[in-house]
This record gives sequence, C-alpha cells and structure tokens, in this order.
Amino acid sequence: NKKTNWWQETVVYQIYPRSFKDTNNDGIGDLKGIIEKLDYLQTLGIGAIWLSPVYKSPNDDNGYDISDYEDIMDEFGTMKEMEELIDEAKKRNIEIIMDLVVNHTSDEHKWFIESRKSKENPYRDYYIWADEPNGLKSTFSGSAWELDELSGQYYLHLFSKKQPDLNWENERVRKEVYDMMNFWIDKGIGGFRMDVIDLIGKIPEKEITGNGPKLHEYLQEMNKATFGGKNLLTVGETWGATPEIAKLYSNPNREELSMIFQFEHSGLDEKGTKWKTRKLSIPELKRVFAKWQTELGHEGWNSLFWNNHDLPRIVSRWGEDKVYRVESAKMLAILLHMMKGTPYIYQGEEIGMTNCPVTDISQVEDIESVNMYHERLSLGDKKEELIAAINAKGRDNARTPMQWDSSENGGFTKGNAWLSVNPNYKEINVEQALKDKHSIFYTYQKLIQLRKDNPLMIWGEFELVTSADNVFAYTREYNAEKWLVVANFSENEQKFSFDGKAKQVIIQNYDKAYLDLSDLNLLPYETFVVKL
Ligand code: TEU
Ligand code: CA
Repeated sequence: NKKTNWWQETVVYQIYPRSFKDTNNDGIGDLKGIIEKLDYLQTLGIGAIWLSPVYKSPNDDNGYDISDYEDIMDEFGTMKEMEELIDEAKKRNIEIIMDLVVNHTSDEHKWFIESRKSKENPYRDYYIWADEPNGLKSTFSGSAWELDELSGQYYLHLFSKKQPDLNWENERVRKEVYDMMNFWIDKGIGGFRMDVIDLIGKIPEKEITGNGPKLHEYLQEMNKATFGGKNLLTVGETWGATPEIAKLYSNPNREELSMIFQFEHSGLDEKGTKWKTRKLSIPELKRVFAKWQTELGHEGWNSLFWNNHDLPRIVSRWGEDKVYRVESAKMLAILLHMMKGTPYIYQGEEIGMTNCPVTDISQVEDIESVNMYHERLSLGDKKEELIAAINAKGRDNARTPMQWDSSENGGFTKGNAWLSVNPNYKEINVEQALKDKHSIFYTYQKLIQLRKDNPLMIWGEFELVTSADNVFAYTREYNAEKWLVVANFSENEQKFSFDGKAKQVIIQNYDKAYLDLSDLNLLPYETFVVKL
C-alpha cells in the first residue's frame, strides 16, 4: 500500500528507546512508551521511525551488542508489544525501520558462546580468530583483539570486547543474517538502518576494515535474499563514504541500498579524532553539502541529518544554545530540510534539546567516552580536558531522556532515570513546545508538511548561491519553479543581496517581510525561504 520509493518523500524520526518514554517506572524507556507517543509523532508528520536496537542485549553498548536478534530486550518489553508497535504505527501511516547490527553480535549470543568453546566447534568460524593480534584498534579504545584464555587465540572486536565481529566470509553467517532479516520483514517492518555496514567486507589479516573488496557483493546478495523488490527503506551507516562510493550503495540499478549515512559534514570541526576539535568553517560546510547535493545526481540518494544517538546535539554544537537557541535551531532545521534527500530527525531535535554537560566521569554512561577517558588519563591527559572533550562530543549528550513536560524528570519517568535528565527540561519540553505556535516544533511540522505538498522539495535541483562566508544560500528548481533558501549561519549580522524578487515567503525564523532581496541585513541566524 506504499507508493514506490515512498522513502524519497518521507521524513524519518529516530528513537533511542532507552531514553524515549518509560511507562513502568524502572527509569528505562520501553516499547509501551513509544506506542503511547505515536499520536505525538503523527502530529509532527513523520512517515517512519528508525528504532535503535530493541533486541535482547546485555547493554554493554546499549543494545548495539545483540544476544538474540529474534527476541525483545527485557527492559523494553515483549515481542507482542513490538508487534503492537508495528501495527499501531502502520495505522498512523508510520513505518518502523529496524536497526540491523550485523557487523558484530554480543559475546553473550549463543553463536559466540559456541564459537569460543573450542577451535573445532562448528561455530568457531562464525567469528574472527587469530593466533596473534595485529595493529587493528577498537573504536572504543585499545586493541581490537581480545585474548581468549581457553583456546589461547584472540578474537576480533572493532568495538567493545563484548561485541565480537562476525565473519562475513562464512556463508553460513550470511545465511543466518538473511533468515533473521526475513523474520523481521515478515512482521511488516518498513526497512532497516544498517549499523557500520561498510565494515562487513573487512579483511582483518590485511588490516582492511571499511570498504573491503567483497562489501558490495555481500550487499547485492543480501538485497536479493531479503528486502529486494519489497519497497523497503534501507539506509547504510558508512563512515568512510565519498559520493563515488555512495553511488555504489544507492544507485537503484545496482540493487543494493536506498541510501547511506555519510559523515563528511560531521567531521569538519574535528582534527583526526572526534575528541580533537577545530573551528567549523562555514565555507567548508557549504562546499561539502553542495558536493553531496550535486554529485549523487540521479545515480544515488542522500540522507540528510545533523543528529543521531552518537553525535552531540547540533544546536549546542553548531547553533547557539543560550541566547539564540530557538532561532539557530530553526535555522539548522530549515537549511537542512530544504535540501534534496531524506531528512532524519533525532528525538528531541524537534524541540531544540541541548547537550548536557557533566563535571565528573562518574556521571558518564557511554562506553566510548568512559574507555577514552581512562585510556587518555593513563597517557597523562588532564581530567579537566577529558571532561571538556566529553562535554563537547560525548554520545551521552544525545542520550539524556526525552523531555515531555515540566514535571519531575521531564515526564520521562516516575522512577530514577537511567541517565540524568537535562536540568533545562523545565523550559525545554514537548508540552511547552505544543503550546507555543512560534516553537521549533512547529517549524519542523511545517517543513514536513511543505515536503508533502511540494514536489520541488523532493526533486528540485540544488544550486549554491554566492554569498558572504557565513551565509549559506542555495536555490532549488523544479518545473520552472524556483525557491531561494538563505541562512545566516552565525550570531553576527550579515549582509545578503540577491538579484531577484520574492513572490511569496515559504518559511522563516524571524517575523520579517522579504520582497526586495537586493540589500538585506540578516539578523543572527536569520533564515528564510522564498519563492522567486
Ligand atoms: O556507530 C558506528 C561508530 O563507529 C560510532 O560508534 C562512531 O564511530 C563513534 O560513536 C563516533 O563518536 C554504530 C552505532 O551507531 C553506535 O551507537 C555503536 O556504538 C557502534 O556502531 C557499534 O555498534
Ligand atoms: Ca521502562
């Protein structure tokens, strides 16, 4: 009942279930909480929910370490409730996109429990074992090889020690994954987000991890064996993709994926690692977005995002979350959603939720931040610098509980929240946003409605417009209709002039008229879209 390529016309909302809504007061979000909030999401207007993992997991990496792909994590609820969520969402024309984490499993998965029993065990080569470690490092600090005392061999884990990498060269592994995927497709899901899918072609003995030689062969095999021809949304998380590589993933003729998440823009204020920052250059940002908007052309499809559960909150990172929080959050929303591609909204982004600083490592939950802290501390880094780095870029910033209202814990739980609620929940919450017609929420709601009403937003050609360094301006053109998008990506006033008249204002974040565009003085974060 879905139009072909519905996923090119919709907006996706990402839910991190642990932090969305708790209904049994154990301080942890659950599936019932998501079902309870489906009407809110329908009001926002989104057409799909990307659900971060809800499968059985010991939560070493909060669900990205899966011990049973075909059962639901105890803290989140039951399979019956999962089936109810899929049905209730569909009633509201919302598809459920599951998070497919198959680069690795939990070390508590029955396959790994078998595999580590002995070198002769039939599951031994479901994983990657070596007699000696090589130089591969874990994203979560230290070596990517862990010694298994029993056999004296080492197993590979590009993430935590409790996330052993699956051996994709083993066709039995691939078959098990495809069977599991079909189990979920048969439940009526709308597609998959594929966790670090660029790593499944790895050749560990050659220290090759991303973009391995068999990666696209595996994806084409997966497509044919599972979601191919079923009009499902598939989005691969591929950290190292370039536009040329993105075409390999998302060119419809190649029958691989619908689209990918690439992170080139997200790395522009980093120096080597995420923990070393440099000043964001807006001209750089414009160049990178323009490249992706124009080079994929008709041979691929962009995803559009600022936030997810691994990234700091964009209004704190590249907006301004004290004086101009509302204006800058709206600027970021309009600038992104007016581009070509499928937009993704991360829970709380639509109400301008901010980063949540800590003062001590004891307040930090995320394994990536905790491991980095202890590794760097042992190398002599100062505590204050490490806490500052975690406050700027740590993943907990995105994982503080969703702020629903001004009651205790922001209405997230009546128990003790698993991760502290941001103290600004009293001012920043859904209840307040819905009452205020000038809230960030209504800017997102309008952007989503504009996308439904205007094919130009989906198909219009993108062209960058020359402007001052910190002004990001572009046009979208479709069937002789042309829209101009102008954003002052700074808290200083900026000049902007454009040779043309505005026929109509489409959306804006200040209450100003835009008819003559020849000599504008843009206020801090001022953003508008006009029909030319
Ligand atoms: O993230 C991929 C990943 O590499 C991130 O951990 C990223 O490198 C890091 O957070 C940058 O700060 C995916 C999931 O999104 C993430 O939550 C998981 O921790 C990871 O894979 C392992 O499954
Ligand atoms: Ca709960």
